[in-house]
Amino acid sequence: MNKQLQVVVGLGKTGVSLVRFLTRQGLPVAAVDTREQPPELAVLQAEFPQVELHCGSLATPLLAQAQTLYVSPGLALAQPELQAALAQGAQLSGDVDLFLQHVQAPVIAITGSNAKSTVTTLVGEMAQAAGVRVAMGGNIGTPILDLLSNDIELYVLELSSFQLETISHLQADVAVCLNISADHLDRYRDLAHYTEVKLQVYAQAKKAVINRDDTAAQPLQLPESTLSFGLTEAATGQFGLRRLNNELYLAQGDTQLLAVSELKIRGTHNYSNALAALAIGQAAGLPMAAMLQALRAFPGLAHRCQWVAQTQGVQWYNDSKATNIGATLAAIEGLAQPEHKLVLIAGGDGKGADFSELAAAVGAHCRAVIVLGQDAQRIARALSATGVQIEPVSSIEQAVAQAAKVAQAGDSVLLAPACASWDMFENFEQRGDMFVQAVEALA
Ligand code: UMA
Ligand code: ADP
Repeated sequence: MNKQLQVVVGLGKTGVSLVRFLTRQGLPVAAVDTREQPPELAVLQAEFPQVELHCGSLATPLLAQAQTLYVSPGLALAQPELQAALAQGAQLSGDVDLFLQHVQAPVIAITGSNAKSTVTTLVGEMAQAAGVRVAMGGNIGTPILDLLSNDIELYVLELSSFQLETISHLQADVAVCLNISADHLDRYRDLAHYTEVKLQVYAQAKKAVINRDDTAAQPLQLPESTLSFGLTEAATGQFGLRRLNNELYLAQGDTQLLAVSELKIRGTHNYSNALAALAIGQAAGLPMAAMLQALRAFPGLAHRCQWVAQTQGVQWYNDSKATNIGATLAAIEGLAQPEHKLVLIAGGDGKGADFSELAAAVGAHCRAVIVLGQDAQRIARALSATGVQIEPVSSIEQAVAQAAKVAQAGDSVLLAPACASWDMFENFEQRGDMFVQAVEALA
């Protein structure tokens, strides 16, 4: 039996990056996927004809031969075939774990239920503004092994809970868990289990950044060098908000850094994101002037509370990336105005979430909720006690048409689904793009 075998499980983007890296190391590699036709199969067969493949299930003797199993984030480790191989002595690893074994430059590790991509991009742009050769990758889109290079001076890594599960020695130079709210409860026993995995980002970190406003996102043990951010006034050296002459500022201690009116990103949750990025950048040694320059210039990422159009006095916002309840609550609260109402479009694959957590905000700020997708009925039931009008529809075009009917001048229509998109769309980008097209057709 070949106990040298490196077995890659999952043939998506992560799997291909693993096969590429491991074969370059000259190691014997096999790859397995539960699907008959995994997305990257053709690429793999063309580029690596020597790699033994098994597609269609995890029932293969290849797993028992593995010295190391590199499991892709989309696959639950609880699957019996993976558990059996691990019980027979295979080592568990993943793409980020392997990256960490080879990386020489400092690593910033960013996790959290929401705001990861926004903060990762901001920190990356701050480093670029400072002239640092920086690479940004991980859950944000590019598998991190594809970015490993001797030319890079700093890595900014967005980590999902799934990726954290397969990392054994993270030891980040700077680690942060931005916030915790329920997500992916179809993969974890409960919120406590999900939180425990998220907090592994701090394991043996040299420096930590913590969110003062979210105790659930704070680890029990912190390194000596810890910075905090939050939406309150901050102690000396820490990051917070400060009001002066009726103007609100991002501040460090009692020193104001930038008026929030100078930011292009909207909503209180984005002040928190800006402060988090400043704290992370400071912990990584980036100069303040470059960080502020990047903050002023940052327009925000597409599909995150993005303004789309105005039609007959109604503002339309695309927050398709709101794939959990915490993000939808942040969007409702960030856009709410006392004298105007919101029409919320929600629904999709709720991943086991409890939608009643939306009830108070919906009751306070929404004129109507338009529901679609797999969990439309669950959302309607959870919100029925609010008395807010609920309208079921079966496509994003119908959702836009119905929202245009019920919205009144001064209202905002917000696509913030609190659900993953996979039941009806390829991904959250396609859902957001189709929403924007339907709104533009109206306009
Ligand atoms: N799958 C199977 N069988 C397999 C392997 C995968 O059915 O044998 C399915 C998974 O259940 C999943 C899909 O295939 O639905 C993709 O899984 P994957 O592990 O192959 O994913 P990759 O294409 O490698 O992309 C992954 C991340 N995807 C997931 O964690 C599901 C990407 O994050 C990430 O950008 C990429 O690695 C590079 O690091 C996406 C994501 O949705 C954006 N992340 C989740 C989130 O943000 O909520 C965690
Ligand atoms: P992630 O990569 O963690 O999914 P994104 O930056 O892509 O984070 O944002 C995801 C969703 O979370 C978007 O809907 C966005 O509007 C919302 N969001 C952004 N910042 C915050 C925050 N600080 N708290 C809660 N939700 C947020």
